[in-house]
Amino acid sequence: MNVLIIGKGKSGLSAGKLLEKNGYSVFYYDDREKSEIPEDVSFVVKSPGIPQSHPIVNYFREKNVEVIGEVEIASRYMKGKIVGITGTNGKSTTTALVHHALKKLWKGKVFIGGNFGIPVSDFAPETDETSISVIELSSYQIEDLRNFKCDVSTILNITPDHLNRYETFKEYAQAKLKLLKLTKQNVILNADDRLLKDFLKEANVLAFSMEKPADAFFDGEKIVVKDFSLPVSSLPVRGYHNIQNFMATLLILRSLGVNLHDAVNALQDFKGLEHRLEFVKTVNGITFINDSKSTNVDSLEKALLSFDKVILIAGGKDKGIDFSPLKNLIRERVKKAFFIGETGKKLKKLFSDATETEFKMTLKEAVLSAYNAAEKGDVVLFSPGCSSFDMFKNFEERGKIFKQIVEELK
Ligand code: UMA
Repeated sequence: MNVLIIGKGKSGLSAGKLLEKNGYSVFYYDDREKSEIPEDVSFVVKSPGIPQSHPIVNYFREKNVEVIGEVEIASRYMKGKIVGITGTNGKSTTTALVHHALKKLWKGKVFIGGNFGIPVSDFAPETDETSISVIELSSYQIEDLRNFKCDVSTILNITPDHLNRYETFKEYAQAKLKLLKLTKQNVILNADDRLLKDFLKEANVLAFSMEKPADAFFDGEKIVVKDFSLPVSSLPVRGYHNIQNFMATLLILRSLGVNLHDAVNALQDFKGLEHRLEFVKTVNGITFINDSKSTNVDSLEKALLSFDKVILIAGGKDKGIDFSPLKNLIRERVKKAFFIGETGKKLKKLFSDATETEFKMTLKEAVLSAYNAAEKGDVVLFSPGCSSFDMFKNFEERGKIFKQIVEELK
């Protein structure tokens, strides 16, 4: 049977390998190369980065050929339990936290992947009845799910992102909300989220909140989960958003039957992830923070809330998001801002009445200028608020280059 894979990136190649092993004849289509498309195709597997509106996707849909996502096809070869984690921000950290605890506490094999960087097809055939897979799901991946089911899932938050792919915020939110229907046991939701709070009454929902009593909540000092509590000063991760990620993690683990004291012990040596509010170095009293994973307004906002006296470096690919809600925060906390990339000139203009702003052609120029502008005690925060594809291969490359430039500072 012929199968066509659209997108010859990480997930496409991994799905192809899985299907070949299972007896299919695999063909690939990619805009970057000349592709041979067979006449009779049993089904099509679509990589997450391919938009639904892509002509090749439409061509096969019109021919009534089933088009499914990489995670969906992988899940058809999976056994054991599945934890699904989504949200505009915090999903990688929460995925890593849950995985870190389960690695120590789960009796069977433990896998991690999805949007996290490891295609689910890579490990699907290795799963068994006693294993558990912790999967970070992007809205792109959820769109293409059909029969896939999580045992436990969370939607951490839904704020504007990817508006170059979705026509409206509602359409983007719908993709994330689909996870509510694709979960067998508990769905864990953020009770403070403007959109998610409408779904708290659903039967299988557990909620966490920074503001009010919930299944897990922050009382100003401690995280409280029923009769269990934990001072936030003892968390292995810092920052407002990480309290939320930690509460979601505890509710996921509790839903899986893990004792919370064991969970907290297992998480004590968790180190934050690279490129997420990552401390790089202090040079002459100036602290450099790499937050290259910040690819939307919400993550830039969370980064700004974590520091005052900031020299900001931001900007990148234009996803059509409105940055003006950040004006007040920038006025309060940012002493000077340097903007780069496709959005650079637009952001320089937008924030010019909130702080001193400059446009720079390269990241290196921006870092050197930020260093010159900073005084002892300031934080040079690299939190782009935009994706990286205008100037870099991905956010990892962007963060590594930032760190390299900082390392070379005298
Ligand atoms: N391509 C086309 N036409 C298009 C778009 C892409 O032909 O219109 C081709 C490209 O030429 C390339 C291939 O498709 O050869 C890339 O496919 P892809 O964009 O789906 O990327 P993968 O390498 O398969 O990586 C994907 C995820 N990428 C995206 O969703 C954009 C990775 O998430 C994920 O880690 C990986 O699968 C494994 O599951 C990255 C990401 O940026 C981290 N995610 C977005 C985000 O977090 O904001 C959603």
